[in-house]
Amino acid sequence: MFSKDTYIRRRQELKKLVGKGVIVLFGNNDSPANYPANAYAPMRQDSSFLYYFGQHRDGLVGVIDIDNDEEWLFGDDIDVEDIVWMGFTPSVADLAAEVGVKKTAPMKDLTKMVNGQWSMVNKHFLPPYRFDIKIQIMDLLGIHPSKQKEAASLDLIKAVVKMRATKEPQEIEAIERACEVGYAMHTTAQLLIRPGVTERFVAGQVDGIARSLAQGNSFATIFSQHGEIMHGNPSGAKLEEGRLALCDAGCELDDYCSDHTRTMPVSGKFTQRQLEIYSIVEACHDYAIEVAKPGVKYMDVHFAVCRLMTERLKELGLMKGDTDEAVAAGAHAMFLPHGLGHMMGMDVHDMEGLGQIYVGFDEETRPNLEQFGTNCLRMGRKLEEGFVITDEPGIYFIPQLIDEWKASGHCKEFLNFDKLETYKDFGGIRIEDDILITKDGCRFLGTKRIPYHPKDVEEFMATNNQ
Ligand SMILES: [Mn+2]
Repeated sequence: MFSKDTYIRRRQELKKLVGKGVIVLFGNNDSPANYPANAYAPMRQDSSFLYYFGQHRDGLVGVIDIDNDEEWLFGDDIDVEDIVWMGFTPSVADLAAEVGVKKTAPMKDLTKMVNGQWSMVNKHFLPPYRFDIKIQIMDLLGIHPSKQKEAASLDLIKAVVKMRATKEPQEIEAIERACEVGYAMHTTAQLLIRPGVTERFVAGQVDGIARSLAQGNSFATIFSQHGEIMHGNPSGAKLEEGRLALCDAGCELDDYCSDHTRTMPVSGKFTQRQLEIYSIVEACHDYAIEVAKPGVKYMDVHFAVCRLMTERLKELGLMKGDTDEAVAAGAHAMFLPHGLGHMMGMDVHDMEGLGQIYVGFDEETRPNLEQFGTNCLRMGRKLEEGFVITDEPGIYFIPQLIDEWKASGHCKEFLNFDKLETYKDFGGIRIEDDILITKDGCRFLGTKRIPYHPKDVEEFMATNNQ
């Protein structure tokens, strides 16, 4: 939690940006796993609620009445029976005071006030993503869940995105701390990887670090020898000599995330074929860091990376034809079916729930929703100082995609299907780091680099004396 002044200042600015009406920010509630009292833990507060109201407790709603310049925190105080199980929890009034909010009331009063003094006023809310909040909005505002996304306030969405997109120095410091834990998570994986160990074991150790040194994972850890599966869950399979293992994992610390990916040879040494593909991903990763700076569109960086990748895949005989035409046709998406990166902050895909179009794009840069691969771009807009984004190119060999494109002849003028056939057992490679856009360029977040240059990876893995 930051200082009281931080939250006061943020709400002031939000009021200015939204202009008029009443802003209702719903905090999250406990989320039951298999029965109400057995909830997923730790509880995850809504990030926008946290950004403006700072409190982690469940069952809270923050209201900003712009027209009357009043700020409210609604919630029910817990009673002594709850305290028996959960320990002492400050009153709602005390929680409000900690973040500079003067007015509080029990939850039942929110309904009264929404139907009373705020009945004729425009009520701004963000698109909900949890079912209980959808029911809460339906009860409170009478909007059916199926209509809530379109009824959400565009003015509020835009204001929140504008504020949360540019990270304050104290937010950057928090992300740096999360990245330190990310370093511990990934280097642990690098030291544990060896033939015979299960995917689940390595992933479990990685998760244990996130839970020991931070608040937990920022998303479900991806750890798999099937790196070509974008979100591959760790299985009970044993790591095999000669294969690659991809680890995409991050933590949340002080409410901010880290998100890194590394791909390692199970045996500790890359094969020649693996090195050839790895070095392309490495070059793409490093290229992005070289050119990302304020004023540059991340979509342009993405396509420059796609062209570089295409050039290099042509050298290997996996692609062919004119590079620009190949990228324009989307042929590169055979290998890279996702975008170069996304915003990161309190959410690992920062603010994705508010709508990618508002977060990753602007008036000038619109998404292409038609083309396979390009339609997955999360971030295309012009970069600004203070943005935190990921740089995560990858090359994947997805057998079913190869089969489908081969059968339909899709992009056949740019792809060498005979050669692709021989890569169906390859897997996938991704290298991902979190970067901060600075005044005139960008820099890595986190003080220590998780090894990613092939020589560094091999040397680091060799320090594991098993
Ligand atoms: Mn990522």
